[in-house]
Amino acid sequence: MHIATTHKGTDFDAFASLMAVTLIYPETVLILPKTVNPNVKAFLSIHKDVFEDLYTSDDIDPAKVERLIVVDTNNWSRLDRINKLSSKKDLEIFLWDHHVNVGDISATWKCQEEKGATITLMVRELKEKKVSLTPILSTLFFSGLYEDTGNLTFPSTTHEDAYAAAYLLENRADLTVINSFLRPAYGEKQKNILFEMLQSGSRVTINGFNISFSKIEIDGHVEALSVVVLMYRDILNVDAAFGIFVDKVKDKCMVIGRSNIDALNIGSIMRIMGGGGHPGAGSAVVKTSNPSAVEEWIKELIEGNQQASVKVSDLMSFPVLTVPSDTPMKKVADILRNKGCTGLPVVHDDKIIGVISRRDFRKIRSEAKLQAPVKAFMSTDVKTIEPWRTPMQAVRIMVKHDIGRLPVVEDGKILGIITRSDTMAYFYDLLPG
Ligand SMILES: [Mn+2]
Repeated sequence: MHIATTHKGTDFDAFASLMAVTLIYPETVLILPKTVNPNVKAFLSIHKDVFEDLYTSDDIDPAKVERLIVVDTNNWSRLDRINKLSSKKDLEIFLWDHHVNVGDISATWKCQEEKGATITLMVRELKEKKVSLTPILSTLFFSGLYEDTGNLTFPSTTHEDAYAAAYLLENRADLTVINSFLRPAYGEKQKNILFEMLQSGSRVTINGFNISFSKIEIDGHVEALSVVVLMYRDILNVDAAFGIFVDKVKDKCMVIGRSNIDALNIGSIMRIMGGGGHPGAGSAVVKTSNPSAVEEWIKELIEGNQQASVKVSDLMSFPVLTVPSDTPMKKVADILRNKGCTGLPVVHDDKIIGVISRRDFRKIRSEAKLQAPVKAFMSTDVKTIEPWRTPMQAVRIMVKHDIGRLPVVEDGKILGIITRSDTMAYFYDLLPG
């Protein structure tokens, strides 16, 4: 048996490198430490169906392990409860790491070079071997690269990291997805600007949208302003927020918009203003030092905005296969198998009362229990969503509760179902080409 693992508190570089192992060494069992960092956790939660073959150290028998592949660390103490392997004789150890001169793992074979990220070394290998990458994997690898190199700005960044970045973009890594999972730089300067924005902001309602504007003066270029506007929007909990940053010296205004709802497409507003962006975020530079004129212009554009909105009801599947609450588990198992689905809503008198998934069958230890009704095993804590909500709202609920599908419900009745893959298909289809 060949296994691969990485360090505890798994970050994107570590997780990306672990996933890359399966492309370089097929048939390797991946051991994910129990502690992963919050960004990776959110990523995993929404991509669960893609990265389902992950195990913990409890799942393996050390006696059967012939090869151990370690990525992104060179320390036994940083691995999650597999220290017993350190004393095992005849164990082949392969090491992929960008930290040099540290650690106590003596590898049989290693690729250990000082680079900005471990994934850089692995991408180089994948490129040489001409292994094809899916957009999702490229996106994950890019996240690891960006996180460990601070978007290629840390001094540890090498030219090879930049080559790897280019290669991943060539393989359709999605920067929009990456930006939403990596927490970008937020320092003292940004904090002060946010504080000033909160003090000077105004709120209006246009076409039923709650929108906030904040106009402030800045001198020179400030990093990560879009993050500040995002935080400003989050704190005020409005549908959309605009920061209008006046640069008196250069006689221009930098506009940054953030929207929380698909119905208000920032990208299309910004394109009219000479900038660009996507539905959730965008920016433009306007040649004027009068921020009020810019605010008026945005208001006019929103008033006339005919942007079609994408709702949960546009993405959901229907009709929905459901099972009555008195269906025996045996029959539920047959349906799941025959229809190839991982879970089903349970109904009583047309109303949804629970959800049964493949995982629930783990509770069943005896054949006799298979005759029991589904209501005894279903989970009753059902999360649902209304049809008029946005795909992003669906994603938030799925991430928060770590679930893969949401029944779409109106007045207690199921209209359809939206799954993790539906939302993923939607977000990845936003990619041009
Ligand atoms: Mn790393």
